[in-house]
Amino acid sequence: MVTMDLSGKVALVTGGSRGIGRAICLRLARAGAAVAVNHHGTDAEGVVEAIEGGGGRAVAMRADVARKDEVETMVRATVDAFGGLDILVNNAGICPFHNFLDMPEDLWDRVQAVNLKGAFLCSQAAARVMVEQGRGGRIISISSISALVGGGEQTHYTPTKAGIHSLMQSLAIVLGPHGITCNSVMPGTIATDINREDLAEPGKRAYMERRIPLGRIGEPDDIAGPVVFLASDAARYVNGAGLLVDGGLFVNLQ
Ligand code: NAD
Ligand code: RM4
Repeated sequence: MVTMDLSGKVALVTGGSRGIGRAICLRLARAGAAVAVNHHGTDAEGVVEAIEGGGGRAVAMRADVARKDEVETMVRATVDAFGGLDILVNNAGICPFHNFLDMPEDLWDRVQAVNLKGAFLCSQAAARVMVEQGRGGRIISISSISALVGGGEQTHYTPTKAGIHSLMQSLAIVLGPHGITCNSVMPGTIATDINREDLAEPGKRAYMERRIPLGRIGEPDDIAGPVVFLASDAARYVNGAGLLVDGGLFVNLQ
């Protein structure tokens, strides 16, 4: 029987302390997974408590995803805490809106390091564990509608989101033979801390709401369901795909 039950599975979610990552942690836990909640700069105690309060299992994992040593320690600690690793969600990401002509090189470098190199480091460390375990696995990366369209103040960011999707396509080939599926989820505009200031610009929120056929900006939980689906047995033959979750924004061109 096809099921979205994740009982007995272990998940690691990067940037799980708030926003989309937090919603993913809560939904994975509700589906039965034990969840390692990665955090950096903010703490994850609220998410861990919410999961444990609902009868689930969770542990906080501090690490900067751009640091190989910290990522490897985090993956080892997840395996030590829960006895394995079945699902990796590459969610951590930054988007410090900036114009192009005076984009500082170090800002470009940091966005690449967190968003794209972070997904590479976490995927490699997690895949090594999954291959060794020999029971398959799931790697799900939070790409973006920005993999498909540009953004005037996101010239450092959109290439990382296209790159993350491309990384999942290549990993689908490398890891498929091990029963590990690799896919990306491409959110449209979801109201979180990452775009709080951008959406507060005069007229911006109303403009986006008019552009989205479903009539509203997304909320973090709108992304969590598709991630649980991709993590589950129901998606066992989905590999190398990009799932756009944008309320219809992308197709609304005319
Ligand atoms: P957010 O700012 O609320 O969350 C980002 C998370 O990443 C935070 O938990 C933060 O602590 C974590 N993080 C940042 N740098 C990190 C690092 N070096 N190591 C570990 N964790 C780090 O924003 P969000 O909207 O929830 O973003 C989550 C993901 O969704 C990002 O990858 C973002 O690009 C993507 N996304 C967001 C939207 C949107 O409209 N909000 C749309 C498409 C894609
Ligand atoms: C997303 C997408 C959203 C934007 C965030 C910051 O990938 O571009 O529209 O608000 O990034």
